[in-house]
Amino acid sequence: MSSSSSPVNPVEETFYITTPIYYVNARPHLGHAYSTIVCDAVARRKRSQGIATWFLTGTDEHGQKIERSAAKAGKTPAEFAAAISNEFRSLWDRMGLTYDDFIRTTEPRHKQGVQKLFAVLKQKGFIYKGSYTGQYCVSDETFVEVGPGQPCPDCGRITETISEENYFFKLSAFERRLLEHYEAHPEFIQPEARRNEVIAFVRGGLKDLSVSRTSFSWGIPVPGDEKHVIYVWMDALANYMTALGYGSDAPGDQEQLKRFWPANVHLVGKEIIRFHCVYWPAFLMAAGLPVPKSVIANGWLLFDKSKMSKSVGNIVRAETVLEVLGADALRYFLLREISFGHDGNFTFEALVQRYNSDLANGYGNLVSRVVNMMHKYFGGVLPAAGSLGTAEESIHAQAARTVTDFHAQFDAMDFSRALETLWALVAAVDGYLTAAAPWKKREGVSDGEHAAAQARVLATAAEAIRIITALAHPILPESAAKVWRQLGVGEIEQAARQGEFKAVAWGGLQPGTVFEAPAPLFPRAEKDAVERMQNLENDNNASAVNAASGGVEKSPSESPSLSESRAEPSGTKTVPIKEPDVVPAPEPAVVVPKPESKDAASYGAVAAAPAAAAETPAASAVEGIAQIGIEDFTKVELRVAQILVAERIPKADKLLRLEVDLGYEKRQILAGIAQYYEPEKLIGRKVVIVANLASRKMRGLESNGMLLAASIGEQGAPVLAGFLEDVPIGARLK
Ligand code: ME8
Repeated sequence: MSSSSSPVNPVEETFYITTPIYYVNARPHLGHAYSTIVCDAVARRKRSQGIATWFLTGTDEHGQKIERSAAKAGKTPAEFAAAISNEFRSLWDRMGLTYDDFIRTTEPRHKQGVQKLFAVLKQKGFIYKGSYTGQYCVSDETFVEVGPGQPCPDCGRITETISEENYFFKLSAFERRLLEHYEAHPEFIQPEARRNEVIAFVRGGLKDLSVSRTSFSWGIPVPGDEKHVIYVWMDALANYMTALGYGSDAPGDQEQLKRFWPANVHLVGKEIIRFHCVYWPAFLMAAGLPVPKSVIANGWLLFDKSKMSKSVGNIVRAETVLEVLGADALRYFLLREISFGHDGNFTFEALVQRYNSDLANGYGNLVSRVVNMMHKYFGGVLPAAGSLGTAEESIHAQAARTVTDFHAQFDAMDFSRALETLWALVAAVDGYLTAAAPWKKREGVSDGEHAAAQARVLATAAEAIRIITALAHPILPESAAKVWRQLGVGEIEQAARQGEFKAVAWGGLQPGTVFEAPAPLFPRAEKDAVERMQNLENDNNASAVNAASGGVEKSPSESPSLSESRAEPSGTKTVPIKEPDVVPAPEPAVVVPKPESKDAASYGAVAAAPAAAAETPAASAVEGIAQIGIEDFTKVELRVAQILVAERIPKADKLLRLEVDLGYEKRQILAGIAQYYEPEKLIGRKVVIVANLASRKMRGLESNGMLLAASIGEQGAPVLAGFLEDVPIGARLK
């Protein structure tokens, strides 16, 4: 509702909410869906309150990781980015998400805005050219504060000494202003834990930030100095303004920017809070632009106890849930089950249980009972409730309290409590209906009295359902639309758009309203629902592995880890802010039994066939070794790698630290072969590695893969696998 022309209320109330823009180096999963669903629910609710709302999402398409992923898939970065971006967008459409704009950072409108921001910052004296020499972690693409030759404090890989001529942003000049801003606007960073984390980071001191790179070209060129590309985070963060027309001269675009900037909410995952609460406001302050009103962090969706992420390789796709239970079930589950701001577990079992208890047996069943009885006893035409008794008064009172509490809880982003409150009303109405039993004629009651009781009970229950549905609409849009039609009050989207839910109050259903025929809302999920979803995921994983060599789907090892996922070419102090709360402890992809005689740690990351198996020609016949199908084998990515660096690790007499070259990337592997191989002799040797084994930490160092070796004799001495012919590095073993 625009009130800009109204003299009474000249200031239009607007609301602008954004999701992070998602990287296009892997397909969308439930983690991305979660943040986007939260924004969608909030946007729907704001619109239904008559507030002019703008909801932005999109994809983050530049940077070295994407350039590399594209090269690996044999595509140009532009083709590669377009394909994945399209997947995100199609999925959001399939889920019925009501974004108003979808920005891609490869669009000209974005490029021109980012270049303008860079130019403004430079012109105002906040960007200068300088050179920097420091320890660079190639894997994380970040400078870190360690001495030469020391490992990266985040990932444990050895750093390199690098000198680069770069453009720098005077981040150090904003330390005080940022702290003052956090102080004056406690709502700027939410929740509290994230706020404390950011404040501590800034108090620790800010150094100037390198905002250009010359070592790759897939990015937005620095205006006037095109051999540099603009730092990917500066590029990405600017999307929130370029999407509104920042950088454009078109008059309409300026209106949009004026109308919606600053954003009310940047909703982000907690691992990227620093970029949004330190760098982004500093860029904006420097450019003389208003900063967003709040940055709100969602916690992580965990699966198998680790953050659901492409690098851990434990993702679940939204499509799987959509196919079996539908979009509303997913929305309800994520908002009800996870206490917003905290990490929360996703399991298929919990999803099905919630679906059955709250949706199929709860709300769905209540609606079906009432609509059916309305048809049975009143020909589908709502009667007047007549005089009310204490039971009805009690439902009225609870409904009124529910409206107030739900509003407050939803607006505080406490979706779980808001839904708990609302479902308490569902249960109360259900109980009321059961106690009143309008289908039962009591003894000694006349037909007229019975009909009046039926009218009172059904009209009360139907009105309560209307209230529940109006409130639930932002979370269950599809089902709420069906219920609205069944109640005979038309299209809920229209009602919402017209701001009808600004004040939800008792008495919206008018006697005489004609109900539509009952229609199923949430068919009960059968016992096999969990299995069906698991099978869909397994099938998808198997086909993803097959596609990994040529397609866009990525095996876990090809995907950047949390800390790898964003280049941070800065001279700043790095904080391991992207480290999960929950340390992933994934099982190795290949389950190779270890020899009984060896303690597990002594092997480190060497896959050794068991002694018995190695010495027995028909290894598969050895008892206890399960047969596997080809689909299991194809899940394992075996590749030829060349050892570049091999060295002992202080105080770890069994482990060697290796750096291996796979052709398309270099990585660190820790191998338990120190007692059998001299490190110097390994350099240059070609070995076979399990390339898609989830990374794990040993002795504080990360190991990304596993060497294949035969295990010989009682001690299980490892003998590294190799080839008689010369084989190119990176070649896959099939
Ligand atoms: O970080 N649980 O993109 P990204 C909850 N391009 N939320 C999750 C999640 C999980 N397991 N996994 C992903 C980037 N998310 C940058 C952002 S913004 C200017 C640039 C959600 O593809 C969550 O919102 O790695 C997280 O911050 C985002 O996806 C990361 O997406």
